[in-house]
Amino acid sequence: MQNRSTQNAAVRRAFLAGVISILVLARGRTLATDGAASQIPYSTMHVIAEGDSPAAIAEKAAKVLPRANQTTWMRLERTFFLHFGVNTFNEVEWGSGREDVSVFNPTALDANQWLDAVTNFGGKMIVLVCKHHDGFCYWPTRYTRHSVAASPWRDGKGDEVREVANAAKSHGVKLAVYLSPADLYQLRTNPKNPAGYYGNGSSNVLSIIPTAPASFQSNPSKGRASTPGFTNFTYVVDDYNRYFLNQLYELLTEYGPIGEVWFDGANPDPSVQETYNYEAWFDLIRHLQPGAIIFGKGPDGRWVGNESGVGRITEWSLIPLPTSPDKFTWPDMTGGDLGSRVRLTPDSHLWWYPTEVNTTMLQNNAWFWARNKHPRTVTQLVDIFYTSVGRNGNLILNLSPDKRGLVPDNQLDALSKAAVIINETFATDLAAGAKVTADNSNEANGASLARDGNLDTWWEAAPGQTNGSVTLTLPKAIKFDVVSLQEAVDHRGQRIESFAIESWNGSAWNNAEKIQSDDLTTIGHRRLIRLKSPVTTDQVRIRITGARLEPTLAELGLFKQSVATLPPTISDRSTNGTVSLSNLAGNKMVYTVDGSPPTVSSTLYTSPIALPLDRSVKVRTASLLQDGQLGIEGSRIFAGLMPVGWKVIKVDSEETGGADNSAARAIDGDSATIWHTRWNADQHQPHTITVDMVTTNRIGGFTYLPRQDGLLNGVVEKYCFETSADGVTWMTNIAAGAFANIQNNPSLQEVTFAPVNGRFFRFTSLQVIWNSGWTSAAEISVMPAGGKGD
Ligand code: FUL
Repeated sequence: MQNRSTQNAAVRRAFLAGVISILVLARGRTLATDGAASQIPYSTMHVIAEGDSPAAIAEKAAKVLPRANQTTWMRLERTFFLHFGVNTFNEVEWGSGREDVSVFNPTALDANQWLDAVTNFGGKMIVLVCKHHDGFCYWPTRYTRHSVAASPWRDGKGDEVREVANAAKSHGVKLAVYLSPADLYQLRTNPKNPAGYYGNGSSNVLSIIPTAPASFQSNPSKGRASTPGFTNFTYVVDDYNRYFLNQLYELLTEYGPIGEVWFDGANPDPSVQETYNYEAWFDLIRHLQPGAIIFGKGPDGRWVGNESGVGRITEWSLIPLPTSPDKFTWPDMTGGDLGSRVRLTPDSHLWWYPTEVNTTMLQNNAWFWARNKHPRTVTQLVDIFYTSVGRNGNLILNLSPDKRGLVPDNQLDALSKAAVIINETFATDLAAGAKVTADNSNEANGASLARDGNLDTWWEAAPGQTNGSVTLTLPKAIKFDVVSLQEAVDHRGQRIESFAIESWNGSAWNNAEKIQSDDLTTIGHRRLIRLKSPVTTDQVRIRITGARLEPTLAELGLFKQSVATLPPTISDRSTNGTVSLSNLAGNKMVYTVDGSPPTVSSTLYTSPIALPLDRSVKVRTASLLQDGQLGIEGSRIFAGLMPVGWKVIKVDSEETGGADNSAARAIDGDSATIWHTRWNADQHQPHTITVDMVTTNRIGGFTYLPRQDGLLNGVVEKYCFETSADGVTWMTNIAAGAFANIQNNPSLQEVTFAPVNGRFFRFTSLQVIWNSGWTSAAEISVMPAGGKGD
């Protein structure tokens, strides 16, 4: 195949033809929800026209299907990232492009050990960082000397990409590549590489890809031999884009099938400008690896909007684009609502754009290993599984090998404990043997198809119905606390907008109580709902209460979370300042209150723990398992003074409709609940909350605990803090303070000031993350003087 489309417009046409071919997959008459005859076909894109009725808009949205590469990809669910390189040796997150290549010298690099970790967790793909922002290349590219070839590792003969490709193949895992567009080594201002291509102002010239390295700049129309099985390509590009295309060509033709190409939007040094020719890059990828997902800044996979592993509760894969995909520039989509009906407006191009939830094994979203970085707890990892795979997204979890080139034991330990919990939970589908019935069905899509283990067959409501119930009648009563639901997205798109989970108690249907804030709205490829406590019943009903068109269920299952290793539950603080620990399995428990991780020899829990009243405390605890091992850690922060009897006497905005995010939640002593200003109004700063502590305290500071649910909406960056003895005369303790790095590290903030006597305090947010206008807080409290800092 030879591509002679040298003009951008021609490239765009090829891209259009190749990518956005509007596949009409099924024709024939269908019924719109209002009962009117409709001719809207299934397609990979629809455009909303001015004057389309609400029913026609909903039907168009319901009839956009994933493209073939996305179907394969969405079914992977658990995927991995791997960040390893010069940054590991320098113990930094971002390099400079000026590093000495001799630092890269792992003594024991073993890609099979990496892939063992991936498969142990059920990982189906590994996205390898082949070049990070610093520009160092982990394969012996022909186009720069700044690569493994110049390092001492394996005497300059190493090829990390090859070793990972081989290990991935033998582990049955797909290989994917991360190639950073930002490249500090190539930056034209890098004194280490004065001939750098990035932003060098070179003109766009006809270039054969792959280019002959010797005439890379002098005569780029001279190609080199193509990789066997592939042909060459022609684009009109500048030096850096030619460099990048050649590197893509090497990675996409020499290492076997590639499942995904990951483009990062980050750029550590925007002082030098380079225009990325995404059209040429995408065109090359489509031709070399048509099955690959182009992720981030591209048309196939969408960044969820945070690096904490938390997808939206309402997560639409069907996204309205403001323009046609070939003209769209794929900005990050970080808003809360990307695809509900109010977003489906005239001229929207409806496009399947599923989300990927990327996060790290290390705390605080750290990608590269360093001595002072610690792995996430097992509980966090299990939660991340539910908030990514369980919220209609693919999880991409990063491994961080250390300087030896091995994933360290503490990461492996947390990962394998999380894997045990997840695998044990999903090993037995308690719905097995159930009789499946529905209150209405399409003739060809009966209810039993929702329980046949096949995602390509499904239950579908009768023509014209947008509601429906599917009931599982079990041979005997079961106890479950997780529900798994999957729509037939590959055949019928994403349709369900609201549903309920109900259990039969012998005389009536009861709503199963889910864990907090997990609204039952969208489902998509997969939704996992955890219940607040296990339900015992012999009948379970999924009642779909709203859908864009006839709802479908491709699969549904019932599961019970593995309890043996679950973290102990830490109670609220009682009014005398004690907390109790408990666990479902009746195991013994150990704990710490000094911030250190619990070990088998930490204090054994025997009776309620008396916490110090005058400062913030983090209780960390774990069960002692039968085999002498430590179970999963649970932790809870008790911030500042205990808020006994405290009252919010004034607040300018609080959400009490969509959820209980009232201001009182900021002083309820419960770090799991939040105050949030109104979701759909008051999106401005500042916001102020005023609290009466009922008694006068000598105050030496305050605490702000940002929301702990992994989301960052409304998290405060800049604030004002005031106190008052009488609620009339106020003293400004801190006029304009800032919480440094709270976006990357949303943990408890403790701020001290000169001691004062006060009964009232007033906290004002002046600026929040992303300037979204909302304000949120898990807890706001004060620290007594004489404690920290006095
Ligand atoms: C970010 C980068 O800056 C990080 O270093 C990491 O590679 C992550 C996946 O994307 O934007």
